[in-house]
Amino acid sequence: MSFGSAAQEHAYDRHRLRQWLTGAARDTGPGPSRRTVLRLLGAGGAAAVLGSSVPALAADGGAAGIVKPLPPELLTVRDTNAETNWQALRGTGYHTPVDRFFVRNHTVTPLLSPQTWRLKVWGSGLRGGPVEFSYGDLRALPAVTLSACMECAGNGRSYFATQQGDRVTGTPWTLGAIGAARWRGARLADVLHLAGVGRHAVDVMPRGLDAEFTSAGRNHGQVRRPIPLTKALEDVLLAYEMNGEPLPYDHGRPVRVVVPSWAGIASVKWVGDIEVADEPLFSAWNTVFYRLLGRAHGPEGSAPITRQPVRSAFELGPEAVFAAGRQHRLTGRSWSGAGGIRAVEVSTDGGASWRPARLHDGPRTGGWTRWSAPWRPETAGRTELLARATDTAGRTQPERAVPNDQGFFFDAVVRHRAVVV
Ligand SMILES: Nc1nc2c(c(=O)[nH]1)N[C@H]1C(S)=C(S)[C@@H](COP(=O)(O)O)O[C@H]1N2
Ligand SMILES: [Mo]
Repeated sequence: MSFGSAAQEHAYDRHRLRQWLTGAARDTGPGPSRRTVLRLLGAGGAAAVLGSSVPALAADGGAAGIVKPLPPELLTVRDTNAETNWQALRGTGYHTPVDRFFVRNHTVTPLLSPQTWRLKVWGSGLRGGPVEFSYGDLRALPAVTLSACMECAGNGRSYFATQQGDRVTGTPWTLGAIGAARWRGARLADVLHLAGVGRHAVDVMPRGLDAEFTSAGRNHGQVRRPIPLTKALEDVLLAYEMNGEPLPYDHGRPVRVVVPSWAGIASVKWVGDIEVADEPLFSAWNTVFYRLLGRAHGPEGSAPITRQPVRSAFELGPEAVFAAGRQHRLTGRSWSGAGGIRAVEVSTDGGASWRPARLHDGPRTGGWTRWSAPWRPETAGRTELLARATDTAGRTQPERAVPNDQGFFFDAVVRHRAVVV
């Protein structure tokens, strides 16, 4: 993916945001009014107003509305979500098995049947009326297989507080809100063309069939977020398989959107309809949520977030223990939404010295790279393990991430605590 297209996306989003703020675009469905957002974006009130709008840490590790089992050695429950334990990825190969793949649910997993499921494509951006597709219709289209990471924009959020002392709201993920899967499905482009997408269409907004999302007493409607038509026609899938099996309930059964390299929120699960519009579209998920708000981001905040940042994680549990005087093999993975991974450096002394890790995968756009580094600690005591990646677009993980009120895009090098005994 070139810088050119990322820059175009940015310009497009800026333009779209301005149109919306000036009233040139329509507000769609239940959700924040333009006035509410203007107020949110005003005088630094965002944190207070948004305080409780994103699910907080689960008090007890309860059932969470997720269908698949949540064994604590594989997954950590956080309210309606489940986070992958990184130590459970060690030795799993490139793709993440479904039994340990993270789940991010705004509400609860709906139980939908492929037999009764329909996809309705509609809106002012079509040449004709709405067009419906059955599961069989989708299966009959040319199938595409795509290996790509799915990652929450809020992955790593807890480190804003623990490593930088920043106050942010939202699910306190460590680094386990990511997985890589082999997705199989129909091209969204093929579906849009069959539905008669017109020359004036600009935005495409898939909507999920899960329950309406309410936060802070406000009903935002069903999860939906617009994708610019250019991206929708490029590499977006309507996936019905994950790792060679029919899509599991929690990951969007029977059909989900997969938007490679973008924040997970773009990849709407349980998709039931897609609005195609000849004007920019808005929902809570590209206005109030999933934008960078706060002091560092100006009065308007950032444009809606799209491409994921660069991050790295060790395949270790928290407070990992190592025997002194023995040879260990540290393993981990790095990834980026702006391209492949070019290099990874590792430090075992809290960042005082660095050495290159050995990469086990070539740079793969939309995917991750496994790496390893030998380590023979000699003296007992506490230390911090650090991994720092550089992607093919030239982005290197910084020492500090730029804070934002909702804690998205933590891309700084994480200091992973370890004990040598
Ligand atoms: N319909 C619907 N789609 C959704 C969500 C949701 O709650 N409802 N969560 C989104 C978010 S924030 C993320 S990070 C990804 C998570 O995908 P996964 O649960 O399959 O890992 O799904 C996205 N798609
Ligand atoms: Mo997410």
